[in-house]
Amino acid sequence: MAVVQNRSRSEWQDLDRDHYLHPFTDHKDLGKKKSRIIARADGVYIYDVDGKKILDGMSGLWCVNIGYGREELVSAATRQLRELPYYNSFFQCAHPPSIELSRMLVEVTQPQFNRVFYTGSGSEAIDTMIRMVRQYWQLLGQPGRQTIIARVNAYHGSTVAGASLGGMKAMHGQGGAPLQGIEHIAQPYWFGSDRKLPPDEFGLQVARELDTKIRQVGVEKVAAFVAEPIQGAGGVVIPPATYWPEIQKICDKHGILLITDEVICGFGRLGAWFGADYYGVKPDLMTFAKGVSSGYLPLGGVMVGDRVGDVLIEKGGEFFHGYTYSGHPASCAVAIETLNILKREKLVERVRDDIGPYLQKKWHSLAEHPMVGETRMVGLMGALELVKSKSPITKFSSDQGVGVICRDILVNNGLVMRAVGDTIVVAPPLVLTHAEADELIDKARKCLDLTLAAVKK
Ligand code: PXG
Repeated sequence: MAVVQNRSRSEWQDLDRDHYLHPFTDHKDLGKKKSRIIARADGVYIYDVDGKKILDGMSGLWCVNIGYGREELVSAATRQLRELPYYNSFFQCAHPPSIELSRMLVEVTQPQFNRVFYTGSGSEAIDTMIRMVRQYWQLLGQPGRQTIIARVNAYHGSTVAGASLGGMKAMHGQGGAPLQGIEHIAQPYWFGSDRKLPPDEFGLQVARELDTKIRQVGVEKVAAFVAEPIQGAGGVVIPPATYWPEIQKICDKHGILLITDEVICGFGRLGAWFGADYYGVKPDLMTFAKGVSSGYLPLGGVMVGDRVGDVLIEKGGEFFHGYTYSGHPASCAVAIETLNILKREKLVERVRDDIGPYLQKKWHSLAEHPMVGETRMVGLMGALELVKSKSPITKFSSDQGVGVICRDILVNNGLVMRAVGDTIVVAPPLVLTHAEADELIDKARKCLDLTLAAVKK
């Protein structure tokens, strides 16, 4: 029997409009348009309350990596809820699922990672990381090293610290962000540049902004550089190959901490366990969430490399930080089973060797469409750029809202992809089959035609 009673679509929509404040939503606008009520899901498909079937090209919100309807995860959560639904890990307590998951996370991460701090979400992981980084330098007797450098248009969550560290201008205008001691440098967004430099040179140039910023702020004041291996919410910005090696070099040269925010890239999305592995960089800390539990229950955390972990433990005393749900037993049980499935079904390898290359090839074929200025994809994380004309590349004016028009056409035709301005992004579950990939591309192509027709009108 369902936990929630049956109601009609319009009943749900009215109740929703009257009582439910949604994240990142203009409610006056939503009140007019009404919400799409998603009632159930299976595999890579979601179903709305009327039974309409939609291919989920976004894995929920970049998180349902092993697909919907996995009985193994349901069973892991149920068994754990029966055994021990909750206990904390404050006051010298722990429980088996959080300890076991820690062991497993250490096993799938680079050798410098031997410890993990749990949170309930990616935003909390970012807050934890910021406090940890500043505490690390404090303990080393360099309390002046407070500044954390991030990137324009980065997304690092929505708490005050997350919104501050992120580089989204609109978020900085609300709610007290940005905090002090945060600086932003440019993103390695070649298509968004004037495209006069070849991508590799552009990658180097943008990476070297980190060096310039460190010198401007003063090396003795800089604590860390933080970035998503590939920017997700900012529009799947894939850096040129030269970018990350140069960033690593600059961090090493100045001795500042390097942190990768793996909330989206982690757990196989790029065909490697983590984005840092894909780009061959060696972070000191990694923040994670989403894919660790495939979105079935909330969980996030920070992988703590020995450089920081040893100092926190040897010199630290008590770190006055933690959450009621740090290492929640049911979330950890679901994460353990998620990792088991990723390994057993070799999903990371599958993204690297099979479905990744398969979807990429088809995705790039969309570049032939008259409205597509660029396609890009690594693993199962991609984007295409909608343009007014292709030679020379001319963009639509932002008030035309072409990205949103396209997104709405997509979902009405049974495919979810996200619009970031006029960039359409895709990140389907890692279990996507070849036939489902074909369906995704066929629908995308058809919807590009419909968008072109709509825009011409
Ligand atoms: N870091 C990164 C890289 C993220 O993508 C967070 C931190 C924050 O995680 P939580 O669990 O607090 O949401 C994220 C979240 C979008 C979208 O529209 C992306 C995210 C969240 C909501 C919407 O693309 N990423």
